[in-house]
Amino acid sequence: MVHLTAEEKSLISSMWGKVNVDEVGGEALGRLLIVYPWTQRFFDSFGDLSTPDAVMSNAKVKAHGKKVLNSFSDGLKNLDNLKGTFAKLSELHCDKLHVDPENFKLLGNVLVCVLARHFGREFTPLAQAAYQKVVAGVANALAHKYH
Ligand code: HEG
Repeated sequence: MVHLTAEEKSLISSMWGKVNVDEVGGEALGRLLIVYPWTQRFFDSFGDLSTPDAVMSNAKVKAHGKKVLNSFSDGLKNLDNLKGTFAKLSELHCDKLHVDPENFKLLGNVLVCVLARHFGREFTPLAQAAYQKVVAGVANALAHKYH
């Protein structure tokens, strides 16, 4: 459960409307794989991840990033019920994919950096604070079913 003020909620949705979700997803996942290279272990089947350029131009990284960020987008439409929204995915990441939930926090923080780069000065401290709350809430929800 994340608590957002009315102002934060409206900032989140108005700014998200300007985000190219398909593109930003690949950029965030790519940067995650570069900045925290140990996260590459989950993506053995993705082919060449040997250099930053290879990662950022990798079609499988782009496609998977798009999938992940579209799912994150669903969360934004359900801010009052993140745990319910991500319950099935939490089980999947725990039981089948064995993804350490710490990685959800890392990806959330990378996403905030990518948004900052895209929005520039429009990404005000208030907007950043609102997004930090959301990515923390999503990471929390995705970790909720871990046992
Ligand atoms: Mg995960 C699959 C969402 C972070 C590793 N992730 C998926 C799928 C979705 C998703 C929707 C497809 C599920 C399906 O096939 O039914 N992931 C998702 C979200 C977030 C996230 C919303 C965080 C915001 N994932 C995440 C992170 C890692 C990871 C941080 C690892 C560092 N995800 C992962 C892997 C798969 C998925 C390895 C399976 C990929 C495949 O084999 O296709």
